[in-house]
Amino acid sequence: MLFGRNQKNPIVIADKQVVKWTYSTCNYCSTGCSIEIGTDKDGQPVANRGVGGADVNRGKLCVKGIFEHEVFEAAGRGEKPLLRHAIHQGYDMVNWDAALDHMAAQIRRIQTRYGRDSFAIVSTGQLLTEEFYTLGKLTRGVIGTNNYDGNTTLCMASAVSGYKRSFGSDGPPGCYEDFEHTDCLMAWGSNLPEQHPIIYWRMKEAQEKRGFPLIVVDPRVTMLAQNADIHLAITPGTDVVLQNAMMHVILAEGLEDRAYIEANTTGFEQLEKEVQKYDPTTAAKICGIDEDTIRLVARMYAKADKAMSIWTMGINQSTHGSDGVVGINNLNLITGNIGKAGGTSLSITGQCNAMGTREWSSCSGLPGYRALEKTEDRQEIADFWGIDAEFFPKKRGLTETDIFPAIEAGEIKGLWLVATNPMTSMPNTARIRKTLEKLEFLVVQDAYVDVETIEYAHLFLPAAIWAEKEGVYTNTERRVNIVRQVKPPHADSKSDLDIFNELAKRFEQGRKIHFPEKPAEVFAEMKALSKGRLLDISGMDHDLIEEKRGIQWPYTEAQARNGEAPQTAGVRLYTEPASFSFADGMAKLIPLPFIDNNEVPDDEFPFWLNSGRLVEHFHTRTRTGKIGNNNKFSPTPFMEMNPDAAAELGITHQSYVRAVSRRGDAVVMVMLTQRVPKNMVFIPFHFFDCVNRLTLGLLDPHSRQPAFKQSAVRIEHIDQLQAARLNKELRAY
Ligand SMILES: Nc1nc2c(c(=O)[nH]1)N[C@H]1C(S)=C(S)[C@@H](COP(=O)(O)OP(=O)(O)OC[C@H]3O[C@@H](n4cnc5c(=O)[nH]c(N)nc54)[C@H](O)[C@@H]3O)O[C@H]1N2
Ligand SMILES: Nc1nc2c(c(=O)[nH]1)N[C@H]1C(S)=C(S)[C@@H](COP(=O)(O)OP(=O)(O)OC[C@H]3O[C@@H](n4cnc5c(=O)[nH]c(N)nc54)[C@H](O)[C@@H]3O)O[C@H]1N2
Ligand code: SF4
Ligand SMILES: [Mo]
Repeated sequence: MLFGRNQKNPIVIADKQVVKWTYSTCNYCSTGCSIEIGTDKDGQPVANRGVGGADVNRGKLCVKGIFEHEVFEAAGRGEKPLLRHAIHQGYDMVNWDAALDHMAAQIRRIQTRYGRDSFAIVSTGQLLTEEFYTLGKLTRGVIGTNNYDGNTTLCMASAVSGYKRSFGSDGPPGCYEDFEHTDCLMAWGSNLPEQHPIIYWRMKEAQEKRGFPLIVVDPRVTMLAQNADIHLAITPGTDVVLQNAMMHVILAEGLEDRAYIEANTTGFEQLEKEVQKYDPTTAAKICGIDEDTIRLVARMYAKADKAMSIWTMGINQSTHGSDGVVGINNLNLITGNIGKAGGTSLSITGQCNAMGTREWSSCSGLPGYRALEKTEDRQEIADFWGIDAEFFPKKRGLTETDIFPAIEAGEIKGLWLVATNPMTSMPNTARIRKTLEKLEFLVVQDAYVDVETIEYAHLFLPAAIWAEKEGVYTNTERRVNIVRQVKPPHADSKSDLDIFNELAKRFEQGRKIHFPEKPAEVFAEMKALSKGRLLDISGMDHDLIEEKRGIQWPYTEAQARNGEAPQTAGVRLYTEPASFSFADGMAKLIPLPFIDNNEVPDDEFPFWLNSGRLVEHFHTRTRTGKIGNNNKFSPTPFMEMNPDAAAELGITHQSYVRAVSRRGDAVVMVMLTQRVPKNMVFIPFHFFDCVNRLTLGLLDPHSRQPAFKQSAVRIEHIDQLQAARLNKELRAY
């Protein structure tokens, strides 16, 4: 006999008829959750579940991971290579040989006619590390263009640049286990509950046990800010001023860790001189945080036994992105909070394998954090691949954000995009369209054929996705975790690894270099190249990685040989004194003068335009836009607006408006919410022909990352019926 709710509304969980569970790692964000994919008797993926024994997620998944098995058969998968000789014509289906022969011929034609660097390559943070390494080998060792970069310039470039400036190398020093030890957590421009839900859960669980204070710096009242002890609604783009003012208070009140500074850093005097200019009274006027709160937060951070900072795009995507990262590092260095359990400066990464591309893709240098600028690094890799070191350029070429202007200027004539969709994700869409139109040859290599950038492509290569292939990702805390193959590539698509290998064979130098076909063999090359380096993975292999549910680097061959089992959590960098990557082992304290160079609101464009993400969607929605249980939460482009600002303009909830910037306009539905202040609107960037029609994207001078978070707009009324029709057309793209 059933009673109450049970009787009225029994919950029935559909039996998905799973006959096998295969271990894998989530393909969306950089949290790096271990996930099992359930396949039915026909081998079709029908379910996902979190892996209980995995330290990262301990059985949990977020709303994207739970429905991820639907990506394989989602609408719009690429099935066959497509070729056309001019844009705005129809495509012909071709076989792989014809597609790759044509591609190799076009690359050779363009390079012969206009020079080696006139063909550019832009990849992603979403391939497997073995694929990144192979693409790097193909680009640096065979095709030989120096104009090679990834979408990570839109994402992690400022973190990379800041880590290199402060510590001498990229590589986040902390890990998730730090939440269990910290006495004070500061989150800068990071909306953890929506963008890294499982890291948030780890943080929240640790906080509930030990009650450390959480300070959130974000101009918007995000879900994380709502959970904060102190929320600092900062004036956009001024985090460096707050950091300098906090250091001013710390030094003025003698709260710094002198012993740590002396034993581990250089540059203290210059830093001290600069921060003297940022007394809280002056700083408050620029960054919008009142002076008492600045003092309070500075004291809390410095007096905590162990204090840590995390940050994401609110810092990186600014004209002061790299400086903001250095500022966080400065704060942590002067308070002795690096390499300590609970005392760290931890960049929360973006894409599932943004770390893998930083480590192994050779985008900004050579594999294994090696630099093109160093003779011994060039020689080592040239010897390993069996080529002449003179083939390598002696310094890094253009970043993605400089490659596009070089196309505009006619210096670059051909472009190969691998797993990135700049038509939707780059700032100033109108300019991107004009730029892409100028290319003599554009290749789009993507898992989905409806990716918007295909509009300007000459060749489309259909790629296998996620667990249609095998290999590793590195997550935010340097954990290398494995994706196992559950099914063959969809239709006639190929894994990116196979595409790179097949293309290499079509070049003379590519036939001379060994390109292993199996992911485990590629991994063995990476292991060999990692020996003795900061990112040493020489003790790992694919099977051990699965057995341990991911292993944090470094884990060395010597450790494995000595029978030292890999730690499954809590591995940190720079734990020894003076162990930083500069020659003298010291970290650098760097003064950060603040120059206000953003586009700021004025009479004509009175609102700050902020942009970012939603929990249910991933980036340009090639995946989550087609998964019903994700898309249903926000199928329509919308804009958060403060009710008081809306009332002044006579704008009502859920009406359509036109947002206008100096670049263009976008039609969005208004969501009235106190999440944004009166002088700001927020538009998620997931929708095509939407917020990036408006953004300016000024570049950070060090990292060349665009300031996606700071532009100025005005809001206009429009005809509601016309807008609804336009919106329907857009949604049906
Ligand atoms: N659901 C979901 N998760 C994702 C992704 C996704 O698309 N969807 N993408 C992944 C990727 S690649 C990335 S890079 C991460 C991004 O993760 P986050 O950076 O956490 O996400 P965003 O929404 O881009 O931006 C975070 C916050 O920065 C704030 N901000 C804006 N301007 C400023 C400022 O001047 N100062 C400060 N302090 N804050 C500011 C914004 O108000 C916003 O709340 O998420 C990853 N996880
Ligand atoms: N206004 C604004 N713009 C932004 C941001 C913002 O906060 N605001 N954030 C920026 C950031 S941080 C990022 S990371 C970028 C992201 O920008 P993009 O890289 O353009 O975004 P994605 O939609 O992730 O594009 C990845 C593409 O790879 C495809 N793909 C997935 N898996 C595979 C595979 O295994 N092989 C191949 N070949 N293709 C595959 C997907 O279908 C998709 O088309 O956007 C940036 N743009
Ligand atoms: S938190 Fe990130 S890695 Fe984990 S399930 Fe969600 S999207 Fe995947
Ligand atoms: Mo990102």
